[in-house]
Amino acid sequence: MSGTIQVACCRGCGGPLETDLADLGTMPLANRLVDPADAAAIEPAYPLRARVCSRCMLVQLDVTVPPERLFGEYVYFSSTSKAWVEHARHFVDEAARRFGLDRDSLVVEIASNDGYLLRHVVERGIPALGIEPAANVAAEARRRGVPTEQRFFSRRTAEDLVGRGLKASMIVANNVLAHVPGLVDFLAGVALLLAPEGVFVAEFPHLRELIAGDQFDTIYHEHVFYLSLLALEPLLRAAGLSLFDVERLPTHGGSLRIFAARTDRRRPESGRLAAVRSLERDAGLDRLQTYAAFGERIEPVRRSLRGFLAGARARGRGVMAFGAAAKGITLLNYCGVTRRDIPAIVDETPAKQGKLIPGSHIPIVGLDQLAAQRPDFVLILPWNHKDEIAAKLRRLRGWSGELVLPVPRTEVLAAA
Ligand code: DWN
Ligand code: ZN
Repeated sequence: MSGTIQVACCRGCGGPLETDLADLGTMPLANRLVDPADAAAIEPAYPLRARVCSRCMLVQLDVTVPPERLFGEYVYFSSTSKAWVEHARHFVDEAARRFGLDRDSLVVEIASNDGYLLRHVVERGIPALGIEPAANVAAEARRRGVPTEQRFFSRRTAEDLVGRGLKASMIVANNVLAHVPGLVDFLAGVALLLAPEGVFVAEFPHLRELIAGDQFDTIYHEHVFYLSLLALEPLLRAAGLSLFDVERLPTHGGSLRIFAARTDRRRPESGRLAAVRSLERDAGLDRLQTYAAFGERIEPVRRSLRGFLAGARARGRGVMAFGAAAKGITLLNYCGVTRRDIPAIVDETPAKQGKLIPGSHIPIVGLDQLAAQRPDFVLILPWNHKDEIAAKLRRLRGWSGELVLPVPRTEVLAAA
């Protein structure tokens, strides 16, 4: 496949990739939405297979698509979720207090998206710099008053920034570590850009929750890695970074927020690190058979969704979906869901409306279509935002159907 890179050895330690966590076959790029005018064109599709390293347990796709093709223009705007913006504001307040961030500090966010987090740093009068590769999204951040450079982050980027006299008091990297094929080089750049007393804070979906919650729909080409502390810690150490704290978060299906410092300025470890390490051992993340067994947990999710849709159709009940999330598009395509099952997906992201999802070409429409089409059921594809979305839809005038979640099994939500 043009431009893709296939590896037979682990990107972290060079170990063998012999065990599948999941093989989802050949899939289109989840966020490569289709313009209706191009609907007849052949869509690029690539193998989507997550494998685990037999040596370091790092889970990774063995075929990756060039980041430029995934993130050159991007359709995911973090600020669409108010809850996510609030989550970011709360973090900035806490971090500013804990690490004494002030006018003499510099906060750098890598993959800063539309300024959803750095806007709160700027509001506190703390110098901020966003590094964001997607031109359209970076432009939105600048419109919000967030200084943003449109580029990918790497060791070279760090050398350039340090060469300009910049050193970061805090580097934030939320939901980006999983997206970077060159993770070892990326982390070396973090260590280089950090000021001596600087801290590196990163959030990522926790592999333990993916396995425990049958969250196979979070496996898509943007996510090169599926991270555990067990596999990530050696990569941090190799880059000259040492963990000193970790938080478990409910976001994106269950995430970790790690805190690291330069190893030459290491800080005492919090007890929370030992707790997460033992949590991962209890979940069997140090044993290959844990990963090998995950594949058989995918079919029940698929069967459950197809059964629900067939039942609704047999009873003449209409179904629409809400949230053209990358995970939702992966789920629908893998489960063979067509426009016959779901005639439209509602999404509030302007850049997504009017487009078709790749593969099944289900159209993405605005919120007004819920009251217009009055479906009996709305399937919430970004189940990770279920509370925010359920509250919003229950307040919606002109629609009073039932809400449905597809993962880990398709279930109709009880009325509020
Ligand atoms: O890692 C990633 C995560 C953090 O975000 C990226 N690879 C891309 C993205 O993944 P995703 O698309 O699965 O993320 P979400 O946040 O689950 O997507 C939510 C979708 O739902 C977006 O298209 C926005 C939409 N939405 C909406 O229209 N109204 C979401 C909410 C909460 C709403 O109220
Ligand atoms: Zn490895």
